[in-house]
Amino acid sequence: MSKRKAPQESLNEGITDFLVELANYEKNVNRAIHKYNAYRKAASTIAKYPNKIKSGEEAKKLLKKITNFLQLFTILQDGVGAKIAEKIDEFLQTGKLRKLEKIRNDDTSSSINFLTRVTGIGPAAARKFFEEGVKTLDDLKKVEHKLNHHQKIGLKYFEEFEKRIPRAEMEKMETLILGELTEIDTEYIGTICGSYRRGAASSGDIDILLTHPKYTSQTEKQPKLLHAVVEHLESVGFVTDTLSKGDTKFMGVCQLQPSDDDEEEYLHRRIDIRLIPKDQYYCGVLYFTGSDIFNKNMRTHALEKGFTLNEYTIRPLGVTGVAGEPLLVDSEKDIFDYIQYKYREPKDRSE
Ligand code: DCP
Ligand code: MN
Ligand code: MG
Repeated sequence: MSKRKAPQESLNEGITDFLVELANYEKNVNRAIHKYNAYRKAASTIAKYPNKIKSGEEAKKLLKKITNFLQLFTILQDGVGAKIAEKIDEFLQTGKLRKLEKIRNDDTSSSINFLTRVTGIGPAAARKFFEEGVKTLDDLKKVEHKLNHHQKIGLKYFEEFEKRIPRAEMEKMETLILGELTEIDTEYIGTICGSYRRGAASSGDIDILLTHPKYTSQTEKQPKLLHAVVEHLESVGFVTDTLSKGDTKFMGVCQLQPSDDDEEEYLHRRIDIRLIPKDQYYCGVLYFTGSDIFNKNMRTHALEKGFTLNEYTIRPLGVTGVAGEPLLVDSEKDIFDYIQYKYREPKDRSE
């Protein structure tokens, strides 16, 4: 999971930028996740609009047209729909937004927003640090003894983790990781998911899904299948730090070693590795390919068709709304088929 999303380029960049900034404020400072979702949804819808928006009213119609009933309900429920239109008008007329100016100038908001950029510091921890007078990177360094292991690593690599990973470097890491997998056991199946799989020019982190034919939801847990990979990637000097390591999920840090024709050293990057039972692999691949907005839309569509979809399974919903047994899934396409959703290549899954 990466913290900073790539900026959206569009004709309406001014608008999408301020919507994303408001989204982050709602998530980090107010912990208002519905408002965060509504702003993100609005930003991504507007980013795709091929015309320059001239009024809030125009944007409102666009949001109504594209969002389906359930999402529209979420937006209206939070009263954000009409308010977003108002904000767009204010921005178009004055070139700025008073609410954002205030947020940017507010010590509490800007400090909390900043602190959450450190991996391991979420909105709650950020508020706690702020209340103890810890507001900046230097402040954090002074109270390092108060940070947990994850946060210490986040602080150590703060500048490096803020930088996005160019696609060429992602490709090198993919080759290395998949190559090393076969060194351990040729039966491993691995996929680099996240924004990379969607074809992004740069990524915030590396999201790897892993499975093995001998591991299914019917067998015992097999943490060794995950740990063997992590240990091997450590032994070849690729994985440099561990943030957390459980039975099915590893969160850590990695770095490519420079080859002879490389002029510079590579930066430390965030890497997540998840081990998934084979029968749940494609639901996992679908989920971790994202985008998060695409996932929400697809889950909503699934519900409308009478299915519940999550990162593990797709299950039919009975008349009483109780989920049945997981359906057999052998590819991403199977999931689309069950819910009669037109198949979309990863590159077309931004929303
Ligand atoms: N995901 C999701 N909902 C979340 C978090 C994640 O559906 N709240 C899924 C979709 C994401 C994927 O997990 O695409 C990986 O999460 P990342 O935060 O790493 O997002 P991306 O890889 O898409 O973007 P980035 O390039 O910033 O890493
Ligand atoms: Mn990730
Ligand atoms: Mg990612």
